[in-house]
Amino acid sequence: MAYFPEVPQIEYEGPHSKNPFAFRWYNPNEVVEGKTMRDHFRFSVVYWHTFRGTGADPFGSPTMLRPWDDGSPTLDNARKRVEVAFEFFQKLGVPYYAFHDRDVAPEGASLAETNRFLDEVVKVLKEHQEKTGIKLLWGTANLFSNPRFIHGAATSCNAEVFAYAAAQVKKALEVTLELGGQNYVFWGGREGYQNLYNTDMKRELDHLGQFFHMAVNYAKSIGFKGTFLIEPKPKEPTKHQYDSDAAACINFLRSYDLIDYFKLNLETNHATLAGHSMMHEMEYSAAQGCLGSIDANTGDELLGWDTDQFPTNYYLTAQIMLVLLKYGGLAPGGVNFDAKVRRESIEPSDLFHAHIGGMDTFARGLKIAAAIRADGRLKNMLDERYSSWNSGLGQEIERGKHDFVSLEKLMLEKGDAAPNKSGRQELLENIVNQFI
Ligand code: XUL
Ligand code: CO
Repeated sequence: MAYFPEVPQIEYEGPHSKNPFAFRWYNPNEVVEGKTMRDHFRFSVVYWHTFRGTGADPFGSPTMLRPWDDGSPTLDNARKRVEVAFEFFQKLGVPYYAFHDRDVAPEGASLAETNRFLDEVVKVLKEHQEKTGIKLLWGTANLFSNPRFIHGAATSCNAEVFAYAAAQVKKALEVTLELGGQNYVFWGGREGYQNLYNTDMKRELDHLGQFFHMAVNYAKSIGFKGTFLIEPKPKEPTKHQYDSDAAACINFLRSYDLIDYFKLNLETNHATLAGHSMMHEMEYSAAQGCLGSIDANTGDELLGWDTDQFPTNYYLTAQIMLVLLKYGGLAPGGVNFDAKVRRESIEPSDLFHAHIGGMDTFARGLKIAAAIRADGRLKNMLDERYSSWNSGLGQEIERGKHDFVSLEKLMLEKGDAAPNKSGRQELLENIVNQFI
């Protein structure tokens, strides 16, 4: 059955194509820096925005026309959505998808019934994966939508909510394993606080640390070998979220002895909400050995919330790809479009335009980044900037041969440090612009 009859298989047609249902830059088999584009990106479509998004916002009702979805919380409707989703993945030519437990199956009257519903849909997902070769990039548990999580999940003041969340993650891990998921994500939208007067922060953080250890132990016991990822975000829906940015997450992981088991899933719009650029979050995580995967989207410069838009900006994707090429890529992570079409983009075909645009923007970003690297000027200027550390005093300091006493002696003898050179920011920006 064709749920998108107006949409053909999306193929690469090159930069001059005017076909709205074609890639202009994403050419899966094209090799860049020794790797195909397919392998560089490992593109993934999200189940939640793409197949559960309705266009509802705090001021208005659903807007989106989805002829296949009767809106009912039934298993039949959920099973049908799987068919729609796999037709979409196939036509788009993406190798991966990602979901929360509650995106794919309805909730029942009890946890046992909810788990049964999930098992039913997982069977269908598995059949479709096997038939199409499309794989699960990551699974996760939705620990934020149901009202039981108002005060948090692993950081709830209610111990039974902690227990419920544990049961839910246990099941989500089993399902992710069953579907061969390559990663498992924790995003703590309700793990934080609205007000410090009613919050025992130390206790909540301790509980979160315990919760993650339970997840690590359970994964080990069932043989789940995928990477655990924490997705930083500073706020929304909670005023302050504990996993506020990469640095906060990495500090938490080290403090609670979890650093060997987790990496980070970085999202562009979360980085900007934290007051950072995506490039900053990626560079910081990669430098700490914690770069796991990315949620590819963007915010709106004029809006201060998580608008989850599809990326269209070549500066952004070129910067992302510069970091990825430098650090050797993302696998087993991927580029996951945690992005949604605008409320006004109401037709199913808009889902294709959005993803085609995102994939092309990344492909172009990759080509720009590779060209900048092949040119070499940026790297040469960076190397030159730090050249005082390559020999003599700098090398001795890096090798641990100095202390404050020896350095004071040296500077007392010299009287002053060697003169500085220009940072050349504008020249570097001009060089980057030459490739955009
Ligand atoms: C919310 C967000 C989540 C996570 C998965 O801002 O990004 O959808 O990616 O829970
Ligand atoms: Co996300």
